[in-house]
Amino acid sequence: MTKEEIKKELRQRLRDTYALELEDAGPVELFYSLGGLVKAVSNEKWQKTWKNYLTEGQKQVYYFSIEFLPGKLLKSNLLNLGILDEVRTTLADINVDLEELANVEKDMALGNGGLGRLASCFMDSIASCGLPGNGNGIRYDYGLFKQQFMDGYQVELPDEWLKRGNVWEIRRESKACDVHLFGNVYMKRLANGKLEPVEENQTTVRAVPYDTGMIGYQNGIVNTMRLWSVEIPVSEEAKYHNLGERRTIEDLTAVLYPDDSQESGRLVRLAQEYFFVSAGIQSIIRYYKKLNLPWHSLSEKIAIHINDTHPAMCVPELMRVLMDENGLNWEFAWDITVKVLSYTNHTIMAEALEKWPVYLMKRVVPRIYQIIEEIDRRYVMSMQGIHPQDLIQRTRLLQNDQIYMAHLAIIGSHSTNGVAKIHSDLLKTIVLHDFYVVYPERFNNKTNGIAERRWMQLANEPLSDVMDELITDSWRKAPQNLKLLMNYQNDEIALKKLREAKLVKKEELASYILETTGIQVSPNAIFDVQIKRLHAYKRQLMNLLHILKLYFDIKDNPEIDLTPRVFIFGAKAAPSYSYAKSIIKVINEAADMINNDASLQDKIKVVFLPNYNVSLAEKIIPAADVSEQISLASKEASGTSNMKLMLNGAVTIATLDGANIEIKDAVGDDNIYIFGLTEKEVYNYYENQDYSSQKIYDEDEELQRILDAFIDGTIPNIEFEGQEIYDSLLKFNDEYFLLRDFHDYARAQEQIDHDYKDAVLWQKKSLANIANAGGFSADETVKAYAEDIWQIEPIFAHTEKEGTTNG
Ligand code: Z16
Repeated sequence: MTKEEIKKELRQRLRDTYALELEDAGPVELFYSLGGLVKAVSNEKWQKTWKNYLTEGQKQVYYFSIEFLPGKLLKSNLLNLGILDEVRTTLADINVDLEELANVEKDMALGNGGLGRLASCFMDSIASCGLPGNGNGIRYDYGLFKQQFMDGYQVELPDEWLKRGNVWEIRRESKACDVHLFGNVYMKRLANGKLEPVEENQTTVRAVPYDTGMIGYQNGIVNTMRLWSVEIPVSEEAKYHNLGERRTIEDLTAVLYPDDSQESGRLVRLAQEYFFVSAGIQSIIRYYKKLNLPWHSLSEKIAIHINDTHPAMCVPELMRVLMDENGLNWEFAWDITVKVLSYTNHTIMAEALEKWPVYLMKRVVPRIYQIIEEIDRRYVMSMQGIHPQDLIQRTRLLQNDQIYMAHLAIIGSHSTNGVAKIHSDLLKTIVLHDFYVVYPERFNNKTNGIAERRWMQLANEPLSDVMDELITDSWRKAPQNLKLLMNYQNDEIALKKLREAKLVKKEELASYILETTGIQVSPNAIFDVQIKRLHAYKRQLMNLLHILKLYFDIKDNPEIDLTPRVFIFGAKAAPSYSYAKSIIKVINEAADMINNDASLQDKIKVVFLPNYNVSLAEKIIPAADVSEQISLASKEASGTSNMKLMLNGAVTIATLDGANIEIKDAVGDDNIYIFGLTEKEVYNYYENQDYSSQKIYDEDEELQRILDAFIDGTIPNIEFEGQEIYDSLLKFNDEYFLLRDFHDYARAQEQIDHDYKDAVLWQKKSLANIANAGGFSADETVKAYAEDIWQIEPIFAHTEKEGTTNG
């Protein structure tokens, strides 16, 4: 597209939709017009892509996820279409700033954290690798809540992301389907002696899909993310004269449950899970029938992935559709189901592993419950004489009136994977060991990855430009090529360029911090970043304990030689997670105390940025010097912000947990700061039951002073929260071993303080992190899923642009 064509198109759209001339349009009209233009460009490729899949009979994967977290799409779409630079300069010609337009777009925040963002990185990578893959999820009217602080407390506001409409989606009413909930079911004996389920008194809702194009990186591919929204079917309108009942139905896709790594256990959540699973499975089977192939070929054309247990009802729902709606017998349907499905586990935290009470499942989806019972019965039967009775009992689906959703997903699929090496090993050796005994061949690892296009090319243009200059732009298509940067480890000019690029992003973040919080920070200070959901196991509190240590150190010795540091936090707490909210409150109060104490001479500052989301991550990550990955060993399945920060040249301070271990292996011991208990040591404490935080406290004056600050008025305004936290660390024996890891953490932090003073030394470490981040590209991750689990192949449609381009 030429500049003139872009301008002409924009003019036309502004006239058609808004009756405005280009000169008179504001950012909102310009954004929607540009969005429409981008959509028109990608629609042509979208149509070609799906027609191509259909005619070529390509095997496709459907990634079922109750969360997707794409963030903003305008610049990502422009980049992937290869027209970012052209559009930017064209707009500049007419005095319009692309950034201002891009900011009009609301974040699409239909996810909580790591799991949802991973799904969106995968969507980007699947399309960019030319793989035939689709997303399947829920179009929530309200995404993850907007976070504000009032008096240091988290306040949640609704996320009205659809208020001005969504340019990217296409409502496809013709592809809608019915989903049945509630009612009752009984088995009727037919004349031929066979049993047939009869369902009665069901509530029927309409699932309407909204499709969004997932644009591949300059390869002509556009895949589909299909999100379902609930509606009352026209045929049922008459039944809903009662407004309350109507509202109950409409509530189904109204809001995203705001819990990350914690289950909610509510009826509406269960209905949400079934709703998008049933709609997705039905639309896949409808598509398959168009191919006119025998049922036994289903697994040659279709793979369905279960992202965490939320979509685990794929197992009984696929069975139901194959048997009840298409007449297959149990054995045949089961064989197909296991071949088609695969499952990813994202956590070993007990409170996050879904278990649904039988009475709820019976009530919400009675036929599905019947099938679950039968799966359980057949599983137990088939294992008799093969495995010991106690193992069979521990692995069955139904236990003490609950349905274990992870068991359902494992038994009903051919592959179960963890998301980092240590996590997959823990699944095999401890958490799911029984299943590993039963199905050793089903277990595998797929370490998470990130879409380097968003997290480097879009988020960090200054660094991207330096990379182009040093190693050419081949890394943009092949993130592995970032490795070439290693040749510049001893090149002082290159190191200086990298340092300057970092400074640009730190200055931008400093301005943002000043605007949003009024806190003045120096871009020359160390920017130390911990950004992730607020959770006890992630140990944001330990970070605060260390900050308080520094606070007392400076108070005791105002002349102390500390490298100035800004501690930056971003974190939302689940609204029902009161302990996490208390931690937010105490960080905010400690921040206030520290930031307003002139005697500290700006040696340390603490900034808690509100409303951490994808867009804010894009501002913080490029500006980070230090990446805090300090979860208790064994608890963080993988982590993905660790990879994004590494890619942007932050140096990691970490426990040997999740993907931190693989990051350490990639960068080498000199380029990461490791501390703390190992996973084995943690498990030893569990076995021996000999951890005493009180004992550590009693023998440690420094920790006494820090912990007492929570209850003796040192930190103001935290009477209640301070006591709660103090008790969690002493009375309740410090569940996540903060006191045990504290000194080793402080030691690692002191080393950082020391090393940062040597600018060249530090920049070398930073360089090694950037250079070795290519191994964590989600492109590599999805290729491994494609080969090992989904058995799908890339299609090489047409590469529009030969060679590489940095557009
Ligand atoms: C989630 O975000 C994660 C796990 C889970 O069971 C539920 C949710 Cl909503 C996270 C893990 O905590 C994190 O370690 C991992 O990197 C991420 O999922 C993606 O795998």
